[in-house]
Amino acid sequence: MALLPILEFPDPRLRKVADPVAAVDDRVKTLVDNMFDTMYAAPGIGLAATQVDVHERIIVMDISDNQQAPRTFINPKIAILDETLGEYDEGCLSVPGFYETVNRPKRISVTALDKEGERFTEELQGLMAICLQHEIDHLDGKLFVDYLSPLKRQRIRGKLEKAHRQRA
Ligand code: QAP
Ligand code: CO
Repeated sequence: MALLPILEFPDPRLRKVADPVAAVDDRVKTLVDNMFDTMYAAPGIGLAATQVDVHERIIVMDISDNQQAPRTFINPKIAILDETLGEYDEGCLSVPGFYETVNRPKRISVTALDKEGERFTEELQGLMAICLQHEIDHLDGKLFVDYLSPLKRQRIRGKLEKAHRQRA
C-alpha cells in the first residue's frame, strides 16, 4: 500500500503531455497498484498518472461504490461514436473542493491495454465515458477548469493558491 502525492491546480506539471507506455512491466504494475491505493484513499473515481507527477499514459478508474470495479487504461485511444453532448458536474482530485458543469460526448469507444498488457476495445457511455474523457485530458495536460469561463477558472485558481499558501 503506497499513497502518492497528488498535484493540484495550478501546478505547471499538470500541463505536461504524457508519453506512451512502452511495456506493461512490473514497474508499471506497481505504479498502477499505487495509483489505485491513492485514488481509493482520496476517495475518487478516476486518477491519471499525470496527477501523481508520472508523465506516462496510464489511467485508473472505479465508479462502483465498494471498490468492486477497478479498471486500468494504458495508452488509451478514444473515438467519439455520437456527437451528442451530455452535461455532468465534474470534480477532480487535482482541483479539490470544486465541481462545475462540463459538456462532453456521451458515447465513445476506447482501445487500450489493461493491467496485464492485453489490448481491449469497448464502448462506453454514462459516467464511465465522462470520466475516461476527463482522465485522458489529464494525459494531454488539460483540466476540466479549462472548459470554464476565464473568470470562473481564475476564481478557482485564486482560492486554491490561497489554500496552498496557508498549508505551507
Ligand atoms: C474525475 O474525479 C471525474 O473535489 C474523477 O474534494 C469526476 O475522482 C470525472 C474528489 C466527476 C467525471 C465526473 C474531488 C475528491 C474526487 C474533490 C474524482 C474532493 C475530493 C474527484
Ligand atoms: Co481530474
